Amino acid sequence: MKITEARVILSSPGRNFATLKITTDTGLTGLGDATLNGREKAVVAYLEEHVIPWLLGQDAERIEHVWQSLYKGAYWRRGPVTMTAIAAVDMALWDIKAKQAGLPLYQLLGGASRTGVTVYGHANGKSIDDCLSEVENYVAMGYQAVRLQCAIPGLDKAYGVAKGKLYYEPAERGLPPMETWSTPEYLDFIPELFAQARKQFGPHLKLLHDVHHRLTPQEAAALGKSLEPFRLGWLEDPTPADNPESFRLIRQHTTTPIATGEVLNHLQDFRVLVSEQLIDYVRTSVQRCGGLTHMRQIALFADAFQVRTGCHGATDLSPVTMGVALHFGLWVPNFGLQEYMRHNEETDAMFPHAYTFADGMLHPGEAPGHGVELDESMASEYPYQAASLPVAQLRDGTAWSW
Ligand code: CS2
Ligand code: MG
Repeated sequence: MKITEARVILSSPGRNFATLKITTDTGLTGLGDATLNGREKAVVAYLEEHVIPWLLGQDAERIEHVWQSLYKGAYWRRGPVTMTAIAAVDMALWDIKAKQAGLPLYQLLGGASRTGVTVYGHANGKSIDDCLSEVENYVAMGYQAVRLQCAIPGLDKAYGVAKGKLYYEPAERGLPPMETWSTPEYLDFIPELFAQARKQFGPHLKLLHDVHHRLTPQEAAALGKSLEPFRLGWLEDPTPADNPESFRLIRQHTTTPIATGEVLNHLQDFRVLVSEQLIDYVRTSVQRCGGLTHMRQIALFADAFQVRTGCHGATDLSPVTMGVALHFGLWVPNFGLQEYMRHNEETDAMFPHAYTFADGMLHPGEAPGHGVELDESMASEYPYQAASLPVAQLRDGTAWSW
């Protein structure tokens, strides 16, 4: 089965998405997600200039061979742009293979290991009360796990606090917006948020929090320790994972479970974190790390060390990624939790999908392939608009991790 056409469709139904569509000489088509938030066009150029010309004429059935050729053949390895581009191709080819077999993708992986994929929602608020009433809404919708983010008194903006409810989109049109960060205010405030949440929701609801790479290892260790009485499901990205060895210090000081890696894209990025059991959940996703082909490898490596998956599922990963992630999550032996930041209504309409939500779980559905399509005529009504993620600074102007 030869690849006869491959093209990228850019759209912006409230936020930007880059979607790769591959067509074969049998008429079968497959979709992959090539969105890299705030850097979309770098991946589009990588695909259009360097990947698609080679792809045309390749055998669509040789997914592993295509993956290895794109990875090894570039000479320049890893990195978010390369791995997102490879992921888009990989997702589209798995979609085609499963459609060819007439099976939902999870069946090709080895079938369902569970009845559904447990997801977590995002509660955020301008005050603790506001945030807790959001948690209540998620509980009422059936969620078993909720991430809590709250405005920090004294800071004008905080990561994870949305303008509206249900949808959180940090990228803004135009050049990067600035945000001020201050660690002391944050460290003083967060334990109080979780003390009140645990008191109100009892012992069983999974409560999560994303530090978003803002702390030093020592500060992260102190935060993890102060949150121990409230038994978090996980503390995410407590410190940047560029230096994996720095998680040793965090681990030595706290039993709060740690999740990291939504910005990592290769098994080697996780080798120290996983093999030394410095983390509990791997946050990379099928979209960030070269697709299902490489995600499988990372997950099975993690399984050997009792580290589970906790895949990234923010709104900047399109419904195509969500579809593939759910087939993966239904199968993967060491599934932990899946992020589910809901897309807006326009996005859901533009990407008709087979996945459904019930009782705190998503199910990928039984449609052949990954079950997500793209309404191209609708996409053409929402053209791409340049947008950027915020940049953080300390009060004295020092640039900080956002
Ligand atoms: C995140 C994201 O969902 C998460 O855990 O940290 O919101 C992240 O900020 C965005 O994906 C960046 O594009
Ligand atoms: Mg995160």
